[in-house]
Amino acid sequence: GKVEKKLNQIIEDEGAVYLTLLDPEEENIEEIAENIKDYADAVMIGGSVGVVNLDNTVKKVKKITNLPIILFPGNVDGLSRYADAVFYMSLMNSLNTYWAITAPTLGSITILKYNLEPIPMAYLCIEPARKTAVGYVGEIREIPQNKPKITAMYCLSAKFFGMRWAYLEAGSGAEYPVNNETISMAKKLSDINLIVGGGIRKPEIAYEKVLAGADVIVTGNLLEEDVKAVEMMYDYIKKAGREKLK
Ligand code: 1GP
Repeated sequence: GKVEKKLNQIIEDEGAVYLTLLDPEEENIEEIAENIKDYADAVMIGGSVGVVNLDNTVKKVKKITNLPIILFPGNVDGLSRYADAVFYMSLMNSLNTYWAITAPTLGSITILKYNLEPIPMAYLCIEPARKTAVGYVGEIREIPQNKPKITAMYCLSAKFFGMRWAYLEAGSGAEYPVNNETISMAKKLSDINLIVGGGIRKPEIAYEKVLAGADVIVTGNLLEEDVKAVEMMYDYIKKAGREKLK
């Protein structure tokens, strides 16, 4: 797949990827797309609740940026034929098999017909995700942060299942992000491509996460601040990436 190849190439060349997550229902989508176009490697579009106007949102973002658009579906309605790729994700630590396997199965045929590139990913909801939208909607059995080995084992399991990416999610707007110990143990044990997001608000924090072993950093809420915040985030992530490559 083209998009996955591009992400891997950036990891190889620059040490880290920065993805920005847009809410499909965001009102000033054009302004946000304008702000991020020079400071993101790709755009993720999706979320746990609400996907009205997804096609329009994707088209608007496409018009403004040349960045690849990766869908981040919260359910089977989170798909648009106008995007480039989709994180084909299983919420592995949900109590409900719907989120782990039924939803992706029901979406698979649409993904094929829309000609979207599926990027296989384990979606792991880690403390404090229970207190965020994904925790409620995804009926999760939250993985505690003081048991990093559990997260690491899920990542290894994902790799053995043939998935190439694992997303350590603390939840959008989380009070605090996934800790460094969890990230580094997951990376060391599984060596899967690691995406880390949820509650990352400061560039210094993103920097630490990359050095701990994150290959990709995702921020969502930060976009509602100003363009400077996004630019700083991008710079720190790339700086950490370069250091990691040394
Ligand atoms: C949510 O990890 C992402 O899926 C982003 O979280 O909105 O807290 O940056 P934030």
